[in-house]
Amino acid sequence: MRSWKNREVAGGRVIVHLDLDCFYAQVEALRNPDLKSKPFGVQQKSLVVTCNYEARKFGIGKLMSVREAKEKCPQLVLVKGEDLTPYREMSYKVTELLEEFCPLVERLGLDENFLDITELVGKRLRNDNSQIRVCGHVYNEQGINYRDPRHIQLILGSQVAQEFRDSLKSRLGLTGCAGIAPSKLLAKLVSGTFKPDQQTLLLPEKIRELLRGLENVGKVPGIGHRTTQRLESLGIRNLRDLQDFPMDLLEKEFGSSTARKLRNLSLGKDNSQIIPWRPPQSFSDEDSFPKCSSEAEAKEKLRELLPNLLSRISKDGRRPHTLRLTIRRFSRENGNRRESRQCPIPSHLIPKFGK
Ligand code: DCP
Ligand code: MG
Repeated sequence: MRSWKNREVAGGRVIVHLDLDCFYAQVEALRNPDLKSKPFGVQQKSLVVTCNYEARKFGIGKLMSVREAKEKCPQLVLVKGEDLTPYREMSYKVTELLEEFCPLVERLGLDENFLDITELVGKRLRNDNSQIRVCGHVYNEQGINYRDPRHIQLILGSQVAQEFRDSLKSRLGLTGCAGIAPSKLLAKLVSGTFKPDQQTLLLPEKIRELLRGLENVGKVPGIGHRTTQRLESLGIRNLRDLQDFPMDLLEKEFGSSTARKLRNLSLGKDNSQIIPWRPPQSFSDEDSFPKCSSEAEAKEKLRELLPNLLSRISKDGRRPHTLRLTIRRFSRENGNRRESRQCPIPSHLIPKFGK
């Protein structure tokens, strides 16, 4: 731990990538704490989509067949995980909690979030003259230069990431891994270095090493399955190959814009911004009807509108709490007159929503 007096603020960004540990399994263990001490997996059809770390000790991996998993660990407990509702609900709680700290949160899938904490770190640099220390691991144990403002900025980022993880644990009972780095790409690549329930800070001097250590280009976020296949057909397997591959040949295969993007990814250059995610606050559907004047006709029209609305609510996963009905009456004298009524959705109906 060092006291820190140099208030110079470095120019780069501080990005955190947070990935929850064995996500579906953690949610299941919160619903049924008896599971916690046992090796267990979450089953969808004939696959174990994920399992707790107790089960991973037996060599069970994500997306393994139930048959193989049972062979590896006959006492494995299996929990049905086809209904995604509890996972979605927890996923939104996580994002909402993170948004309390920082507005720049981007969701990726159900259990990952990126945060741009540059501002937050900047404020601490300006206001807080307290001791600073790295929280968690530093990638490849790189030594810290306490006179380098960029190091200081990223170290403060590691403290903030630790606070996120502490809050997730104390308030939601969840553990996860974090990567702290200058870009989304690098934060995601470094976050799983130590698992579970740990975090890793990547300092600029080790970026090249991290990238060169990736054995497969397909591991890079932004390089999908088909691109990986095309790269492999050119003899490019890892990022070292991609960094060294002649640019003109890469352009010939992919066109200049994609080639440049690939080359930049291979060098760890990623300026992509956090795209904050906001769920819609309401779902609605409407239509106009030339003839609808009796209650029976109105009910019939509502029945026609509802399936689409319900399917969108179901996909969203959250449970709606209020129902509002608006009608517009056509009148030659007054034009369209709107009238609305709303009421809470009765609690016994709520479980029927949100899948
Ligand atoms: N998942 C799924 N099907 C896939 C991949 C994932 O159903 N093909 C689900 C199960 C996971 C969750 O998504 O719990 C998150 O995926 P991760 O890859 O982050 O895996 P975990 O969080 O389970 O494990 P880890 O601790 O390795 O992050
Ligand atoms: Mg995860």
